[in-house]
Amino acid sequence: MKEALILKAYEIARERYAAIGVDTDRAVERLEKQQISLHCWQTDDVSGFESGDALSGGIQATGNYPGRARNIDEVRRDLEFVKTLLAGSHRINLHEIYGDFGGRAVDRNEVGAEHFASWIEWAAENGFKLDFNSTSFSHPLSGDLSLSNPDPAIREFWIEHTRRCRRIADAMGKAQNDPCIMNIWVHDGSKDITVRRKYYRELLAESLDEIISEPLPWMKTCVEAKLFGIGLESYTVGSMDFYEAYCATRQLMYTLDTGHYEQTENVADKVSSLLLFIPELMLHVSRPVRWDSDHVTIMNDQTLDLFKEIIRADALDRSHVGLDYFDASINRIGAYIIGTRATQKCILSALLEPLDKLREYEADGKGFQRLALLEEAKTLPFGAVFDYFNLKNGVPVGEEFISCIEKYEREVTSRR
Ligand code: RNT
Ligand code: ZN
Repeated sequence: MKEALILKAYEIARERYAAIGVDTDRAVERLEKQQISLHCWQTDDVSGFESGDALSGGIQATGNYPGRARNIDEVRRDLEFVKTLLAGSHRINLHEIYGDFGGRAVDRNEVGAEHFASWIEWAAENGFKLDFNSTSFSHPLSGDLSLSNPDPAIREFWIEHTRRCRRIADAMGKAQNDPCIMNIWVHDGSKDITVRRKYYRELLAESLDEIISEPLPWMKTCVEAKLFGIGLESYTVGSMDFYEAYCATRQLMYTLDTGHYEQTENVADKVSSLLLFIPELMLHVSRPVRWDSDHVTIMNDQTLDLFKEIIRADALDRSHVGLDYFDASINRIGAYIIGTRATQKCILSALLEPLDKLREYEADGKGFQRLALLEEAKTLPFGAVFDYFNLKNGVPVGEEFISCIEKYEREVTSRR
């Protein structure tokens, strides 16, 4: 009965969209192909499996909702469950601190592909591709400066770590026959006024140059800019200007985290400028609330606009979509599903934009008509297409996933 209703609603939606030149079947097919890189750190509040330091590096997970994954098996089990509630095939984004260290202390400058062999196996068994991140935070040598540290020994430690991580990413990419995207975000910055802004940036550029000089065919490196971290409010070495210029001159992928800009800034507007000069984008889709708070991604104007700009720039194939938030105050699995599905909604909504007609109006100088169609497009039966997408892929439609997560909570996470 419900299925029949969803199909009926979709038939109507298909006709409505067709009338303005939009092919809903094609949009659904494109969305099915769109992988989203699921950040493993939502399962455990960015703790990882080193038994050491508390979360540092200017980021913070707030909340203490019960059921956090405490070890590698629980993280994997949660991710396997997440998969059952999402249409499409997705990627898992690992941080170095999630290595399979078997209870041994493996320092960051000793890590190797062997510590990720079981992840590679698990990913293949479960139909996931892997992405990767070096980890500069939550370590005795993290301090305020890692790759830009004036102390050559500390700097060298982090260079070695990041080089090793690139090799791990390469091993992952080779095993999965698809390049692994490795993100480099370092927290480096200063709490108070610094009079050596240029010096640290020189050091960061030098360290990065050394790190990326090794050719590794099965991985792609991206670097992530940031506005500021907690406790590092006055200065960030890897600012947006720094990485924009760095990526343009090195032809490197740029990581655009939607939480990493001034709150009144239009992040979506950066897409078309960046993509003119840099090869690809890695997206960290997040939700800042007053600051880079990493709230769960929702279908809001910022996220909708981001994907509209990507589609309008014909750049979905040059953009890698990943999530980056960590909310410890609500059911963590629920947070995953809300954020991933919201991202899919935003992509779908962008794919359903009547672009041909809008561009025709614009070319003809028909400003009223363009604005009118943009407005009307907002209330077209978008939800019917999204429901159909989920039904077609055999995952819960609409709010059905709430009870699935409640059941998993009763049977699994509440017993932790
Ligand atoms: C921090 C960056 C970074 C991290 C993850 C854990 O501000 O957004 O991407 O969130 O690496
Ligand atoms: Zn990020």
